[in-house]
Amino acid sequence: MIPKNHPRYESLILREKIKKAHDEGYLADSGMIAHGRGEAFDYLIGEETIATAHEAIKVAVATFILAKNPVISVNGNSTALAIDDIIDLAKVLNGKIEINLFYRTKERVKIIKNLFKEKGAHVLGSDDDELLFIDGIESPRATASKDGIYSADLVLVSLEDGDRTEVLVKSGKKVIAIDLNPLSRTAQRADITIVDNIIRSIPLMVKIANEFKKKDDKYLKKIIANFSNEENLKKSLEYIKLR
Ligand code: PTJ
Repeated sequence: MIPKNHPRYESLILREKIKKAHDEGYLADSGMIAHGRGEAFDYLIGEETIATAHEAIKVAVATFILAKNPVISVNGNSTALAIDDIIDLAKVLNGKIEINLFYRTKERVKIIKNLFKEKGAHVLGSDDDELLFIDGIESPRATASKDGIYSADLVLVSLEDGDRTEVLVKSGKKVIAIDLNPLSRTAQRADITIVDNIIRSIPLMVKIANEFKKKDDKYLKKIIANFSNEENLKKSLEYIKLR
């Protein structure tokens, strides 16, 4: 039992969620380490959505609205921390949700699929779908459902390791990454990187999506026009350095 007045209450609650997901069998062992890495970077940005992330979120939402077949990729960690927000985001933005795991097992896929199903959300990427493989990815992350990631023009990824983002970008898809580490390969290779915790950025995306949905394409394109991911990442790093 974590006392509510504990100075690190929020952070400890997140750890509990991660631990519970591990006990329930859908969070990879390494998912705990990935979470710890995220905590460290979150500490460096002050555990709040910084201005550069806010800007990237606006650009991400505008790009999402203009996409034809946008897909939100989920794994063990993102499901454990943000399942409800992910479902809300998919609803408001008319996007699909697809399971994509680095440590893919039938059991983990089944549990994650059922968690979404219990909440009324359909997820792609399970073994019931027609699964194809994206060339150039050497891990089970290569799996992509035909109607989802395989044919998507935009993929939102979070808690990613390594090389998938690079391959997705090369294949012509737009990639939005939510990653607390501005130096990670995923963060560096994505088209739009949101350097923020998914527990803050996804609800904020939902809020902004509700606003932007009422705007016309011209307004959305103007938001996207002047954005440079490289510049934005640089500014995030400068912010960390200053702190
Ligand atoms: O796909 P699965 O479920 O089989 O699990 C794959 C994991 C998560 C184990 C795998 O992707 C992994 O090892 O990830 P990494 O290489 O540790 O990278 C995770 C990235 O996400 C790091 O850059 C972290 O800083 C970042 N991160 C961690 N927690 C959060 C986060 N970014 C945003 N919000 C978080 N809560």
